[in-house]
Amino acid sequence: MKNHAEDFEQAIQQDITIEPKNWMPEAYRKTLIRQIGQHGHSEIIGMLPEGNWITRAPTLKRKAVLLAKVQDEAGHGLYLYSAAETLGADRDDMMDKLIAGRMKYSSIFNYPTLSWADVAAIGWLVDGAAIVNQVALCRTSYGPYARAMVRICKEESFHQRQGFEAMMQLANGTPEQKQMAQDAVNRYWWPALMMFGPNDDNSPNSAQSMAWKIKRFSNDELRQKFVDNTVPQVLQLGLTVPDEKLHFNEETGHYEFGEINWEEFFAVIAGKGPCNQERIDARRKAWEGGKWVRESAAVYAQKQQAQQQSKKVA
Ligand code: FAQ
Repeated sequence: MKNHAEDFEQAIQQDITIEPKNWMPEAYRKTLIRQIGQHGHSEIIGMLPEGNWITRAPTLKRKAVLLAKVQDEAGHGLYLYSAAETLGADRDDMMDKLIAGRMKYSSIFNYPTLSWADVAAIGWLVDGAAIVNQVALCRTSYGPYARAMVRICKEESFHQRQGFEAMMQLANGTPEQKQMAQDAVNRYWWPALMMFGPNDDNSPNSAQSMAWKIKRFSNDELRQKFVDNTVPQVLQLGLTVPDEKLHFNEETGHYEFGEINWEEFFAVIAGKGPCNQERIDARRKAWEGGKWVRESAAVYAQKQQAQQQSKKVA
């Protein structure tokens, strides 16, 4: 066991990825299943706020783009569930835990999409925040997670750009459209900052996850990167950031921003956000409604396997 632990530590120090068949500490495995599972659930639940607007997209082009984006998110969820399965996690078990409220998903998807501009804001701000976090995860220490992230980031970059473009059209439109865009920024700015998790001094998992190189940057470092990237984009659109304390610090070269409402964040992740119940109900309905499909597929797969085995014996 000692040699295994030493080999694992050495691989981490030398930036050699840990692969499914390598020995790993049980706590490393558990942390990864928690994070990858939560990440997968976020992609799947994340389909709901935007999916809500597929039938109401303003043009055929916007509808086609949105359909493709939502479908991409489903694919991301499936890569991530597969990555968690390489660690011994069971997909049905993860889904049961999500529905029972014993596994989390990103706080951001518990907010409603009240107007079309909210859909644009999700593409621009939420995918934008997701990319900042996920680019860092492309170098995470667990191989299957890192490789899934490379592929996911390519698609998220497209999502972010289409969101910005949709927002730009609104910001350059009629005064009513511009106001709609501003309202969406007002609603989504702070929840997007919360996506990076609690401040570093209040993040119980960070120290160990950084030591194992699961996380390469801290929650606050990534949040700062997102703010620095995004404020110039808001200004370019002729919109404002809903933060009176926001200002550029010439000395550090960073934007300084106001205090996040952590009470709101912790309430949302405890299940008390505006849409938590609705999201879980929708997921439960889909999971229960799809039971017969999963059972039929399992019976079919068993029959195929039995046929192949009997052919081999013959
Ligand atoms: N929401 O000690 P830390 C997307 C929990 S993908 C809910 O700092 P950690 C694509 C955390 O789990 C978005 N819970 O935790 C898309 C922990 O609770 P636990 C998802 C949160 O893990 C776009 C507790 O608080 N991305 O958007 C959140 O070291 C558009 C203490 O926190 C990922 O999941 C939160 N925001 O750092 C889809 C990225 N923050 O588990 C559709 C991968 C924290 O101990 C449309 N995950 N918590 O009970 C990560 O990088 C990390 O897990 C963090 C949290 C940074 C989220």
